[in-house]
Amino acid sequence: MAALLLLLLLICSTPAVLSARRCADCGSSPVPYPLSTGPDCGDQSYKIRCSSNIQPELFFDTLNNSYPISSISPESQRLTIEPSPFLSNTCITQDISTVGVQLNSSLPFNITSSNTIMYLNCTQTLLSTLLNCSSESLCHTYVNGSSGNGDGVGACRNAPICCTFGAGGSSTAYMIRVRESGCRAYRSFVNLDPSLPVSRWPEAGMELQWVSPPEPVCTGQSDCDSDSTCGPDPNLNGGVNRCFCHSGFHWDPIAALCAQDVTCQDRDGCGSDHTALIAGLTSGLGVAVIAAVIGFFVYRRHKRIKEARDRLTREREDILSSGGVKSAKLFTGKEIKKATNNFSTDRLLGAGGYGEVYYGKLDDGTVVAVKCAKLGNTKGIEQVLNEVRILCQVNHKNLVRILGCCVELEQPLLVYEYVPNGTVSDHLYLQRKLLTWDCRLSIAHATAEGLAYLHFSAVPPIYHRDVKSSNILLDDKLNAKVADFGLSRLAHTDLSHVSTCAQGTLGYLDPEYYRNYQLTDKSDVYSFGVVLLELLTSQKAIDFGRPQDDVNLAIYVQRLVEEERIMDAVDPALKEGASRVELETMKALGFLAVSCLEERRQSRPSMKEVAEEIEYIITIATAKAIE
Ligand SMILES: *[C@@H]1O[C@H](CO)[C@@H](O)[C@H](O)[C@H]1NC(C)=O
Ligand SMILES: *[C@@H]1O[C@H](CO)[C@@H](O)[C@H](O)[C@H]1NC(C)=O
Ligand SMILES: *[C@@H]1O[C@H](CO)[C@@H](O)[C@H](O)[C@H]1NC(C)=O
Ligand SMILES: *[C@@H]1O[C@H](CO)[C@@H](O)[C@H](O)[C@H]1NC(C)=O
Ligand SMILES: *[C@@H]1O[C@H](CO)[C@@H](O)[C@H](O)[C@H]1NC(C)=O
Ligand SMILES: CC(=O)N[C@H]1CO[C@H](CO)[C@@H](O)[C@@H]1O
Repeated sequence: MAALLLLLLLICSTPAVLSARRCADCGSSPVPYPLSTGPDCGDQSYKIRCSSNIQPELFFDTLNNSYPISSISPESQRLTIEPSPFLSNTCITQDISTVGVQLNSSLPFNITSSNTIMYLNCTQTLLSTLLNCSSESLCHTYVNGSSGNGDGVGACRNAPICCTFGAGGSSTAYMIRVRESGCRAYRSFVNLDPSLPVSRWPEAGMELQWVSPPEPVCTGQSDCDSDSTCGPDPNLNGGVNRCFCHSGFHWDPIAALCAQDVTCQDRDGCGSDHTALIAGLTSGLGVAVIAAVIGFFVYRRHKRIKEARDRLTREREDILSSGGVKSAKLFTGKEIKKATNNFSTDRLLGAGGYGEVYYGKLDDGTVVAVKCAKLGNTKGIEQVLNEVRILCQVNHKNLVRILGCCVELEQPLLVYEYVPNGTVSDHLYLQRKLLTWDCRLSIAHATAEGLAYLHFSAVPPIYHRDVKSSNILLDDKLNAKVADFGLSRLAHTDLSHVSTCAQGTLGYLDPEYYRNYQLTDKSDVYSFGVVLLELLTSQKAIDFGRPQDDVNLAIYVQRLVEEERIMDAVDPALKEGASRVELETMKALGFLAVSCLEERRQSRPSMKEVAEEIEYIITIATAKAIE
């Protein structure tokens, strides 16, 4: 009986969806995988709506509303929706009746940090929030600079309070709220360059990103192609089968097929894959010869790759040891264009307030990340080169290496070592991978060491000024590396502080900054404290999904600490099954984080002290584990 029930469950819970099938075009609009306009195509978690008789043809449904889709970029897994129009001659958006954009948070879509959001016609209560509602705020520029002809924004001139929600504050938000007791209208702009006059701003739109889809669901082998096998999904305990790619192939969620493994970034990883393959093959007697042949090719390829890598390492060491200006490789524009396939959109790794980052491959095979460096318009080429020269001498295993720069193109570009595994923020929120407690401790430690190096060992010292979980990259073994330190201005040794134009990100920014507009090494300590809290709680620095008083993670946890409830802040998934010692170390890290968040800068520990403290916490954790 139980077995029958199980069987029934299996049958019922397996949707009748065949392998990765792209949906037919909706009128003239292509519908890339995994987006789905019907039950027989795409991935059913990625539903959108097709109404081919109206323009635009595709719609994205939120909990209470529906927004036209103005563009889709399958390579970056993003789409842009058109925002709700204004009610005629008022500064109120139509979707106020449905409380604005509210994505279903159990679906794999989120609002990206590329959006700059203007909240318009707000009440006084907004003035006490973290949003920038000052008279210099960008939304005032927007309202004042709009022609007001028919776009509705003109009406907002009579609504004096408006606020800007800067991009980058929350990389994975899922609601933009408008309501009678708050703001009555909003506008969003994707990749807005605030230095441009309003007349040259892009069309209003809101960008959403989707999480990479898993392998397609199958009911039997006939649903899968010849490169994959229908088998149970190990991540879901409940009868869902998927087409898993054969070894030597990997699931490519953008092309929606099993792609042959070609690149080989990680020697160890690939090595073990192939031994598994060979072991599998040799288990049958007759195929021993084939195994030998494959083994030979694998060996040869490995040798070639190893040789190329060794050569590169030598070259790089030469460049480094020669010192001086030569330590920074000066790339030509041609080299960079070639490496990034002329900045082709499918090479785009990410885009934020700072500009874009592209995946690139140099002629010698080195994989790099190419980033537009907004080093300030006032800086000449000499100065850029000088800064890059200094940055190229910064060398620590927990910092992303800068290999060189290029100043031939419109914007100076920095060429970074490529770190393959995404950011800590992605892992915590977007991919929702559970990082173990040990892993989180080691990420915290590596980050602290990298920052301590910048503060105490780099000459001149470098203050990062934008420490956040989306600036910490992870390599294939989940080692953390701090990125983007090159974009902060360099501190002068003879100054204990440096004034700067607004930098830093909402939720991570040192509150002292608002008093004297200066960022110091202790501002990095504050931001790092927020990162520690993210690692501890698995919650974002700013999340408008939390109750109003708890939107800011730092303030929320500080309140819990005052109420002597610090352990309530810890991610329940981490606490579950944790040993007593582990719980102690969580508490210790929590207190360390809170000390980094001290309001007075003098009371915060230095980055060196923080790194040492984390090291000590790790020793306790490991010593007790061995016992
Ligand atoms: C701002 O919102 C209020 C409340 O909904 C509304 O009465 C008022 O007309 C709006 N202001 C403008 C300029 O549209
Ligand atoms: C929005 O949708 C949710 C869930 O579907 C529902 O509970 C809520 O009442 C809706 N709100 C409005 C204002 O329509
Ligand atoms: C949100 O999406 C989930 C998963 O598809 C679905 O089960 C749920 O009903 C949706 N919630 C609402 C309120 O529509
Ligand atoms: C608000 O934004 C403006 C323009 O970007 C900036 O000059 C100002 O410093 C910001 N104010 C605060 C409190 O962040
Ligand atoms: C509004 O724009 C005008 C020019 O279009 C400018 O002179 C004025 O200073 C602006 N006002 C504000 C508050 O930005
Ligand atoms: C798909 C995805 O990453 N969803 C996340 C969006 O952000 C909210 C919090 O703001 C998370 O809870 C979701 O998991």
